[in-house]
Amino acid sequence: GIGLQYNASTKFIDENVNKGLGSKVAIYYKDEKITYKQLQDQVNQVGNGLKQLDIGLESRVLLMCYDTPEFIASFFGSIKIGAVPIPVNTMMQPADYEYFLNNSRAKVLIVHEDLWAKISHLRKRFLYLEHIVVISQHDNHSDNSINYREWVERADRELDAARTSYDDPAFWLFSSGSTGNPKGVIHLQHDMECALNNYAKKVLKMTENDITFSASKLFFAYGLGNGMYFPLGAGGSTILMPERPLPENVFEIIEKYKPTVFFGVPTLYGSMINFMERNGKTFDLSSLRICVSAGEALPAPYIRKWKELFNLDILDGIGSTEALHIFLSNRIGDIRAGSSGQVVPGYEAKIANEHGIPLPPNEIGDLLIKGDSVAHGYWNLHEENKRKFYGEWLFTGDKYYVDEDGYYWYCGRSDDMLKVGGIWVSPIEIENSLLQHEAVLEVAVIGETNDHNLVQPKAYVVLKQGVHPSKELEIELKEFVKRQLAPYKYPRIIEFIDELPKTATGKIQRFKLRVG
Ligand code: 3SK
Repeated sequence: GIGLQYNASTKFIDENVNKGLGSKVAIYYKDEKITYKQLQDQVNQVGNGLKQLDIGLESRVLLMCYDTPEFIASFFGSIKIGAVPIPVNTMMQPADYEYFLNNSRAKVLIVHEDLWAKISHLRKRFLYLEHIVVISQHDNHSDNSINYREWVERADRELDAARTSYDDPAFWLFSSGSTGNPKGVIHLQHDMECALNNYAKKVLKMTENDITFSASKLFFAYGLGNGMYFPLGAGGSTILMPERPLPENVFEIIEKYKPTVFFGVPTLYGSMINFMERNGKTFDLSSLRICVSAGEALPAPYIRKWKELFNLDILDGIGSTEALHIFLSNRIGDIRAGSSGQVVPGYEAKIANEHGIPLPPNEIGDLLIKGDSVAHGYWNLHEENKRKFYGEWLFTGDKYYVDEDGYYWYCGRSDDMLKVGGIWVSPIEIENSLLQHEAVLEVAVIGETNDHNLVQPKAYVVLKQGVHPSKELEIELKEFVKRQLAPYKYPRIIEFIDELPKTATGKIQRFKLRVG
């Protein structure tokens, strides 16, 4: 049979309307307040709009969208008809989008106007793309694209969910690796409900009374839960901010909309603390009952300082795109600063040696996780799947130890990947970018930990003969990378050296640079 009939869009959207929450605000966006009924209408209209384009079960729909109501309507509208939305990072380069579109074979792209302007010249290279729906204030028919607003307005507001099952694919997220291309992580219809019931409800104690604000964007697995399916799944409300999460924007949003739960990453908490101290200003965060951090280990001094400034706790946790959301977390009223906390209910954790044998407390090993929100697997990557998904266990790639009290302490990555501002960055990608500069002969990138224990990409650069190190060249190289890659990937520190440590066969030994 096809298994238990289940559609995540019904669960997260329709059930709220059926429960009588139709007139409640689901989304605060700029000056708009979008109720659950209005959101349901928009979701149904996107679903019907897609059906009219002949899109149905299992077709992929790429979302290149800022945090706006259109993101949420497109996400759940796709899922409702059994199509598979794939939100992607809005800060990437044209070649990255070409890869996302061709790798996923998406037939539809729903995209904000300015993002489409960056890639429309590559249209002929998008091999499987049939329809482009542009979110724009203007009419934009010159390139055969469809105007989102007109498309939605024309479509019917009634839509029955497709007969999907609990285990049907629901959506993908791209996860970046240390080598090779980003991997399409396939999540199933039941995965969001699992993360909601375990982390959001049992750890964050989220209810209908909560209003969330996530500074981390919806296209990240972290932001997708924080700013979309947690508040909607709890029958609460979300605040969307499409702009970059700078401290001043974030403080302004919290004061204006008065959320109860705030989600950030360590670098943002650090810059918010800095901003306050530099400007000698105070902000009213009294609407918040709890703050959350993930992405990388939260420095203990930030937890203390935040408490001192706002009398608020920050709950640190760790999750992954493959696990969908947080599986280790500190608890409200039970925080061990500097640790990732304890296992989230509904998940199991194991710390193992290289043979998969569990290790006793206080011994560092590989962290493996079991839980129902763990992805089905990677798209089209047979070998990677074997290495990452061990039966019921997910190999996280993180080194951890657990203390006698069951708190987990992060010790670093199992491979060379860097986590910068909560986002995975591949050192190889930065190296490849720098190598294209005419002055660069060789380069190796590692993560350097600053005074606050936060990781910054550092490039060791060997210059070509006749080129001399200078401050100007250092700035030029940083700008060069920023122009080629998503700007958050640029090396914050550049050190010029005469040669790189290498093995006899010529492989760069990054670990030697890491120990300094
Ligand atoms: O990086 C994390 O800790 C994280 C948390 C929640 C969801 C996804 C990720 C990658």
